[in-house]
Amino acid sequence: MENAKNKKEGKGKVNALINDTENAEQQQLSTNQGLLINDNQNSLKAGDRGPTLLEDFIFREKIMHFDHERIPERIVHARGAGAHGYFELFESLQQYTKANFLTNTALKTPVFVRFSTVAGSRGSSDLARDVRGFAVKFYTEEGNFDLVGNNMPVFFIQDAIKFPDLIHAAKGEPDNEIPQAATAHDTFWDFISLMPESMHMIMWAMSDRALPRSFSRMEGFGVHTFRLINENGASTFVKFHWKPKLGVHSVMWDEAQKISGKDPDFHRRDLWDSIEEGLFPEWEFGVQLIPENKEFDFDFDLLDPTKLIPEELVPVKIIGKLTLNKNPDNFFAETEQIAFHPGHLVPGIDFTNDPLLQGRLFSYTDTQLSRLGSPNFHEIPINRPLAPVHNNQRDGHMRQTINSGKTSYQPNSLRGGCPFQTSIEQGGFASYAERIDSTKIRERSKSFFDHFSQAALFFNSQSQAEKAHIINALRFELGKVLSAEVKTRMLGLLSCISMDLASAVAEGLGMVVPEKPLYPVNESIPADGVVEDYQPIIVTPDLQKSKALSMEFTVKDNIKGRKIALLVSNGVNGEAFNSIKTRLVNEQALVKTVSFNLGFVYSNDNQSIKVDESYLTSSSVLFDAVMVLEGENSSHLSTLSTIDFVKEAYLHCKPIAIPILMLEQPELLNIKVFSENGFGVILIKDGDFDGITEEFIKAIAQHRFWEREIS
Ligand code: HDE
Repeated sequence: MENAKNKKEGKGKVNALINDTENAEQQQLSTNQGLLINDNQNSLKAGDRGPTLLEDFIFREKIMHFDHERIPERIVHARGAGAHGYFELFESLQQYTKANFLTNTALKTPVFVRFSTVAGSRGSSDLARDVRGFAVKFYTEEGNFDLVGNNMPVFFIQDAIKFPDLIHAAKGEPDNEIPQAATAHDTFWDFISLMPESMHMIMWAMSDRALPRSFSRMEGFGVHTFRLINENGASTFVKFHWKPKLGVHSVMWDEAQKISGKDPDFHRRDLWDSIEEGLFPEWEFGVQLIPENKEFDFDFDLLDPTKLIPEELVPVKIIGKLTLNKNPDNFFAETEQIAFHPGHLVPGIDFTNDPLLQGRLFSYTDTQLSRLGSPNFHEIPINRPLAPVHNNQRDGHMRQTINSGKTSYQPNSLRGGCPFQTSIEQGGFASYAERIDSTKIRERSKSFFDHFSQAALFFNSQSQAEKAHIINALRFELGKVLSAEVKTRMLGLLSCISMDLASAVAEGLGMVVPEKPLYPVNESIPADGVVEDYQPIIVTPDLQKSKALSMEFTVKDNIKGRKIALLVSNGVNGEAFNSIKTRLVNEQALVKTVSFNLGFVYSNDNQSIKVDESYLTSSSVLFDAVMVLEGENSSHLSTLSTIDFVKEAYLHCKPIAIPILMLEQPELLNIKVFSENGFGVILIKDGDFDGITEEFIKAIAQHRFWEREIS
């Protein structure tokens, strides 16, 4: 009965973890052997001023454990945050796959999701300009299925053999380990400038997608083309998509850098707080399905991970929803120890020959061995499947399972052959029987050589503001590069995407675009010459723009989870305050009052209003919108802290609602009021709040008013 209930609510994994969860409430302190401890403050000494005795096993146990509390961080994606949730299927994919969780709409499959940045260390800022990992572990009835994706649909390189080079180039430089969690340095751009295939991903990485407003406002992609396999063994190519219900929204680069100082845990906190507040992040799950016989119908190769399938060519079919509804109990035990692997499959899903995916299939188990220290990492509670595990694998460091019985081999007769194999019909996994008949060769398919057409498609699909952000990102990143040759090579590559883009970046760098792009010598080309065959090829695709690639058209119809600062001081209009706050909270915004000091301010009708944050404990960059409520005397409006708060929000193109009086402040004179209440600048006249809140809510839903930047 309990089991059926868990299944219905998608809580199977969370409940399974209860047995492994310790709770010290009302409990006595003990050693790891269960011995009750009477003094945890003083070590055992020879006299009260004497040396500590080696005999003190309680002290030794405690210090020894502490000495070994750290494990190696992930070589990539070290910085992350995770949560539990569930996956619901609305539409069965039975025609295409036999995977239970993609065919049975009655199921709620428990999941754990870990979001991450890629380059930075565990302690680095959430707001680095970087790709975000979006890794989902589905605890299905047929075993764990991991969809280990990113928030960008393509990747930098086409072959896994280059991954260590990419990451070495991106991380801090090896002599001084500078910079942390940043690609704005010579080695990264040196590598990239020699890697034309990275240009499409570079467009994504330099776009606002690399600066998400929150995990809940970014997309997720499986990146590679996978296969779905149905009951008859027939295969359909598939690309996996996560689409956030809150839309895709990002912060500005200036803001990102400031948030990194003010609250480097900004994304982690947002995820945690939203779940604690009951504002559960949600994503729609979609698939692009490509019949086997359409494999060669595109002007790019489906196996090439630097290409996406434009939604105009193959629409994303929405079939389900992911909801995150429970924070972990313990960061280390769950978020840190979770081990993802694109090779954790269930029957009905299989790989393609994408050479990047193929390489990943080796890397993930291998890395868990050094990170988690034992081939038994699957026994760590967060990694255990809900499906039963029976095999003849035994022993190894930290083995938890007590495998009973005499046999640990197969075939055996002493145990009647158990555990026995399962036929394909009954759910045993069988790899897709793809026919391979070829020569063993270290070469790349010529169908992978168009490196610029989708980079151009992405750039051309951006709004004016988005294009400006890409140009500025490249000006910033390349501006930090010391080598002139690297910058020149980059300008050459950019000119293959768009001459406007290359010239604008060159202008910012005080350089000129080279007349001819210096196609880099890649590893396949002899150093003394250029082999024509390995030159990038120029393809003019039919599609010039794709709406789905711009964030301009994203969801902008709600203010759920938006952080709103209400700047208050003594004498604030109590009635207006109450009605504004209630209205915002009803729309599920997270409202904070901010003032000079913590404690309380007193309204004109003698209410005491709790101050959540002071100007010292908080900052404008941590909010999505700011409203200033006038106090008894207007000194609040002319105080530098208030003015700075408003000005910064204005410069970051956020909605502001301020008393019109504030515009008289010299520091705010350059605030442009485009038209009355236009572009997110809302003016409160003579304390008249009529209609102001509705205007404010509409503006917050818009996220940002980039028009302010470019007008
Ligand atoms: Fe990963 N990647 N990766 N990666 N990756 C890891 O595995 C690797 C790639 C991704 O939250 C590592 O457990 C290779 C693409 C995510 O725990 C490691 C290649 C995509 C995460 C590894 C790639 C990803 C990882 C490090 C090139 C998007 C974090 C720790 C062939 C589709 C998972 C670990 C988490 C983590 C190897 C490229 C996504 C070393 C060799 C493409 C989201 O195994």
